[in-house]
Amino acid sequence: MTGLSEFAEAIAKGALRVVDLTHTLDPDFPVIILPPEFGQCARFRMEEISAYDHRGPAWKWHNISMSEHTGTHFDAPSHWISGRDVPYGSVDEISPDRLIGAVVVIDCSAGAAENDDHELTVEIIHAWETEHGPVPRDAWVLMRTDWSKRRGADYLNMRDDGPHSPGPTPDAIRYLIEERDIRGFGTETIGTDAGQGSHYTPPYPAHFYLHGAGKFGLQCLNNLDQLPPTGALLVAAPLKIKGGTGSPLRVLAVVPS
Ligand code: 23J
Ligand code: MN
Repeated sequence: MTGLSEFAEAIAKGALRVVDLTHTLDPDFPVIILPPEFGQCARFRMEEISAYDHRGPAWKWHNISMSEHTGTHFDAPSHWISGRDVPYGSVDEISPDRLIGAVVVIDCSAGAAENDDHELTVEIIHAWETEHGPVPRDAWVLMRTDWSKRRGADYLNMRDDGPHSPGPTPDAIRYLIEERDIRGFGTETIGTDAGQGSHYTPPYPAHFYLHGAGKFGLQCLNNLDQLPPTGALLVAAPLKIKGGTGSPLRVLAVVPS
């Protein structure tokens, strides 16, 4: 056999735990705010069509709308100019086998608690690898900051000079791509880049390098404190939007109990 019946049984018996890495889609959940000269991301909206009433006596349903980049969401290569010509670069074109894979977690929560602009550096990745071994090829790498525990204005953390939230340095992202050939990079913050990521060279280096190399992004993740550093499996399957640059989605991790 393939082990799949054992896998299903392990989940049913609780030997494997399924952790939901998704925030609830809610009109109050913050969206990224870009400088005013740019187009803006729409919040989640829900409108009642009927609720067991004269509009539909036996059924309740809603119309919903949002951006591709609202809430817990997936970034495809075509989201960034560096990835505009990447083959199979939009969400509808990604091969389904790339939507399930290994995941490792780098815990940056202590640094992020001390400094809103805390950076994931190559040195921090090296220290992680000394403890846990090399980041596996084709794995998702998630940056834990505990930012998902923040609520309201503290999440974007907007100041006069723009948003302040942790993120990777350009060198750290290049290391993960060029030396480790990761599948994608995910964060608990509003972007894969730091709040001040527009000030790096290039601007928004995580978006620029990841998507230029055909890698994926995950943002606004939840519950990363419930994941082990290595050994979990990630399921991240965006909606099949024709030509879509990203999508809200349910992100699940399967972890040993
Ligand atoms: C557009 C422009 C800049 C950024 C973003 C979107 C995101 O973070 C996103 O949701 O992909 S930084
Ligand atoms: Mn995005």
